[in-house]
Amino acid sequence: MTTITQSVQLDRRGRVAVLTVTNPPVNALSQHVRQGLRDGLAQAVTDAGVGAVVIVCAGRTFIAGADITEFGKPPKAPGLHEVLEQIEGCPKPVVAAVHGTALGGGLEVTLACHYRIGAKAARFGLPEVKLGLLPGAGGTQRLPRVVGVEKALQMIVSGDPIGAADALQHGLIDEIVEGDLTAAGVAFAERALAERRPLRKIRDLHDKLAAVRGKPEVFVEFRRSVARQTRGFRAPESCVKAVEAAVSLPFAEGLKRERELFMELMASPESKAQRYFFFAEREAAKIPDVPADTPAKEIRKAAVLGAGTMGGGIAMNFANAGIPVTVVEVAREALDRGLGVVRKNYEATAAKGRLTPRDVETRMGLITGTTDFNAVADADIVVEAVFEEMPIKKDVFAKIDAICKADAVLATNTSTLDVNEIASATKRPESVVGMHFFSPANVMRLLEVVRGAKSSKTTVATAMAVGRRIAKVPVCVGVCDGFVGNRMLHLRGREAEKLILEGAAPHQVDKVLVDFGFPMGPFAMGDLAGLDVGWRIRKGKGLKSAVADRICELGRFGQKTGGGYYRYEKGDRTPIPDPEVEKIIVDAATAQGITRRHVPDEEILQRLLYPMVNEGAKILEEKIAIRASDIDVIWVYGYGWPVYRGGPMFWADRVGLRTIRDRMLELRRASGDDLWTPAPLLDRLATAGRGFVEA
Ligand code: 3H9
Repeated sequence: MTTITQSVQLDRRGRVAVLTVTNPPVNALSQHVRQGLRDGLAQAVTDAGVGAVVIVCAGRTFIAGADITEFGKPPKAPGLHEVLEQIEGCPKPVVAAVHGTALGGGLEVTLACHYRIGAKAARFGLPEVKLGLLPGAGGTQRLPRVVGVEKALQMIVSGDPIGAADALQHGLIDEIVEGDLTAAGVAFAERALAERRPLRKIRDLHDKLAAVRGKPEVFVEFRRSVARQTRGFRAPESCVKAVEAAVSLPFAEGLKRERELFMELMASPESKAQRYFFFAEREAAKIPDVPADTPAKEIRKAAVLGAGTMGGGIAMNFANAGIPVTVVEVAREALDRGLGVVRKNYEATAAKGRLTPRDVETRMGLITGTTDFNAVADADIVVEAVFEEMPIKKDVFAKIDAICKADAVLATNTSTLDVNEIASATKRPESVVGMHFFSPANVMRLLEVVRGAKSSKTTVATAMAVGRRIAKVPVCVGVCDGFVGNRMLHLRGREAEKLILEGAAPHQVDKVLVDFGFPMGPFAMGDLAGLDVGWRIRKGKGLKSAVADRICELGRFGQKTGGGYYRYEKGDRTPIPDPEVEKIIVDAATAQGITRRHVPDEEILQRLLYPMVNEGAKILEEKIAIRASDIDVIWVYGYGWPVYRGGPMFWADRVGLRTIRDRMLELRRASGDDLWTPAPLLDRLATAGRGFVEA
């Protein structure tokens, strides 16, 4: 065994040289990996006793891509292109043996090899688009030559990996192997030598490109099919252009075009935001005083209290992860209705082909409905999702405290109530935690894990771990009104209401946010969620909202009643501006003595987003969020903040905190509204010329 660099070893198995990459945790293509592959290969080439080369990886995965931490820094030789050219040009067969995930630059390494084999569970993908990039080491030129243009477009633009069976079917790998991967790689190489197989260079394949040459409609149709989900992103269109170049240009020129497009993207604000977000998401898993090795409780059985929309969605999350879950409801009728909705949801997914009928039954089989509270006795975790009223919640917690086993985690899905007060209804506040799911709970990825004053580290660690297990992105936050997400959202909503009184139309306000990149604006959102919910909460708190209250008084609760801030045609969700609502707004403005005016789009954007940023600053100073990037993760996963703008705190840094602070002071002077008083942290950072993210 020869050590080539700190991360690459060269070994001989008979006449096959094995290059093993060991660069934990994910074998990223750091400089020493590139150098190790280059120098190791050179040694294998000069060694007359070597007939073929196998590239494998140690640890949990094949190479998962370029080393993202090197991006934005001066490049260090050798570049990946140089290494790949050397692999492809190697006069002896080179075989990639893949386990785990071959992603990005990792898959590009395999595409430069002459043969590829994979373990059964291996996955293959080019996820660069998720970082706002495109595969920049030949992936856009080689992949379509192997799997065909349509499949390549789909893989490169979605960024989603495919499994080994799919890869085999599309010619991306030559064989699926079982058992020891290195041995299988060596055996494959031996066979290639024995059969004197020609060196198969992907760059020389043309058939699959020729199939679409002169058929521009393939690209037109593809662009049309992804237009909706790629709106606002820069990288997807560049990915398509690069694949077009593969079809229209010779290989070397195609590579050049890919390089240009890659460099453009690398410098783009969208990619910078998406790369920031990649690490932000991973940081969110870390809680400084609850280290990764904090013992978490093993969850074998869960219970959900309440079979409403939220309770049903939460139960689905557990069932989807294979965890048996008991759903408790007070009345049989409500229980049956709730479980009926769950079944309908699963069947709708199956109808789209994303679940088999058998999956539906397996998942339904994991969900047990009951009206007997005692059924929670053996649950390892209980998630309460009953009516949002403190006395009811406290009553429920006192009840489960008496029934649940001593080490169970008791979670509340409250979105507005004080978790500490709820915990005080039990004799074990250390076991109580908030698990705030977002609607629809089976779809939205965000989970705010609300750490109460007395929540134990084990309780918090368990909530975070189970959150990940049920495929959520858990973010730990502290207790305050609305926690992080809704607290910031509330300010945006308040300002939206003021803007329409001052003269902006609901559809203008919504459009500004949609143009910014949100899937919808606050008014369309309200209509979708149901305006009666907020109305009920306002009434409970003795609060008023001139326009929203009037709309609700007319029985306009949103889409479900055919009208809210907009009107809707039967069976159609398209919001249509409604003169009746405009009249309500004008009347309310007149009653309040407001002179209506044209409100420019730029002002709308500032007035909607700056108060959120300001609230984010307060949240940070109060230590409700651990770090600025956690707030960004919450907004991207919970509220549709466009990931290519990083999140509100990252975005604020780009705008410049001084710009935001000064504009807020201007708005305060003009309106006299204290909302525009800059938070002390924002003010300090602005004065110091710093930002939230690097603060
Ligand atoms: C590319 O390849 C460009 C080329 O086309 C062209 C070049 C010229 N680099 O996610 P995890 C860290 S672009 C550096 O929690 P999992 C990660 O930050 C790249 N670090 O594990 C974390 O650190 P920490 C295309 C990386 O098991 C730790 O590894 N490739 C990289 O849940 C564990 O990560 C991608 O976009 C990296 N490439 O998931 C793949 N990847 O522990 C990106 C991870 O300190 N990676 N880290 O927080 C992934 O999708 C997942 O990490 C993977 C494992 C699925 C591999």
